[in-house]
Amino acid sequence: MDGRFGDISPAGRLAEPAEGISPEELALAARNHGLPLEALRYDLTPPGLHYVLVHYDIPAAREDDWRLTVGGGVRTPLTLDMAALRSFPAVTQRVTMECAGNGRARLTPRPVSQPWLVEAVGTAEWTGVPLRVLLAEAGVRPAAVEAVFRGADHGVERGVEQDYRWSLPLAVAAGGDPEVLVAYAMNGLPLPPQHGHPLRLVVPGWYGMAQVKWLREITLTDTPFTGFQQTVAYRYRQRAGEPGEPVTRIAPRALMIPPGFPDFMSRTRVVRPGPVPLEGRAWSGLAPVTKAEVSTDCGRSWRAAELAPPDGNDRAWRGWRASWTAEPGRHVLSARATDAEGNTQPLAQPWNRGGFGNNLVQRITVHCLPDD
Ligand SMILES: Nc1nc2c(c(=O)[nH]1)N[C@H]1C(S)=C(S)[C@@H](COP(=O)(O)O)O[C@H]1N2
Ligand SMILES: [Mo]
Repeated sequence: MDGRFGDISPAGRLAEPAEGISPEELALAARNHGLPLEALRYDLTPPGLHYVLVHYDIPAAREDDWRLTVGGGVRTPLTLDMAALRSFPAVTQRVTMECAGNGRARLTPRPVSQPWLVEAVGTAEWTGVPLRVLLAEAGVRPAAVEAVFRGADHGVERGVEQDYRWSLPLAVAAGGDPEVLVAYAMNGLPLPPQHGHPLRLVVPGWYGMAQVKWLREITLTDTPFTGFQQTVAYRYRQRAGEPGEPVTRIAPRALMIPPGFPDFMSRTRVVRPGPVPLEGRAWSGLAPVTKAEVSTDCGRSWRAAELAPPDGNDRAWRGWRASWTAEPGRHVLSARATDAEGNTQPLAQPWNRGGFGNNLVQRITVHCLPDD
């Protein structure tokens, strides 16, 4: 970090105990929007409803003159235009993406940053070239250990001026199961500007920060990348200054479509007494989801929801449903997911300084009207 940016680029901090959301957090929240929870009803999120997160600005980017380079530790450096990328056999994958900061604003104390509640998620069908194929084309040299991805967007963060960059270990980048994609289409159409037009990385099962948008450079390196996002920003830390653990794959989460209808201002749900269908989605980037459960008593008791069959791909959410008979009064509804490795969601907040991976169970307050 250097002093050239004065005090315009603040260090990470925690909100004071009684501190509300600041104008800076509001500005981020107004740019970076979440999935309206009723849109959990769609198997594939319509692109305008998929969550969006952009650290800096959406860069000016046009298909016509876009070039992707593959260089560094390779035998044959590549420069590919969009036509060249489209000439490789295309692969389409359904992938649930979630921001690592999802749940941050529900933490106490609250890390000051993009204040997501639970809605930083979406599922799309991404089409592109498997990264594995491009790496084979370039011929990765044996000494390479990581692939570093650079986006076209530029900014300053905690005093560090940078292009947005992220790296993957070579085993993940070239692994092929599931495919890491260099994607040019979302739900069958060219990528929208906010989702990386014309080219982005899609890393199934990983939190959003790995899915580099406006992708223009891939560099193979012989040592692990030590860029800002990797070594400073996205770490699980209890204390400032400690190295912490890297943020990688998506922890399990289930979300419920809020039942009934909302109050405009409080967003409290209103239902009538009697049967109320409950439904939602469940996902995990660690292992396939094997169980979704619901609670209608503040998380004291849980029962299994019925899971929809997987669509042949472990990296996309699964639908679930359950039934509930609402009685007049106030209720708190929750859902939780468990995966094949036994990972599940906590009832107490998993706190860390960056506010990453907070998969604390969702709580929906419901007001059931009196009997007519
Ligand atoms: N180039 C670039 N790629 C990026 C980002 C960014 O700011 N710049 N944000 C990352 C983060 S933190 C997330 S959560 C996802 C969000 O992807 P989406 O907006 O398509 O949902 O993009 C990732 N890729
Ligand atoms: Mo993110």
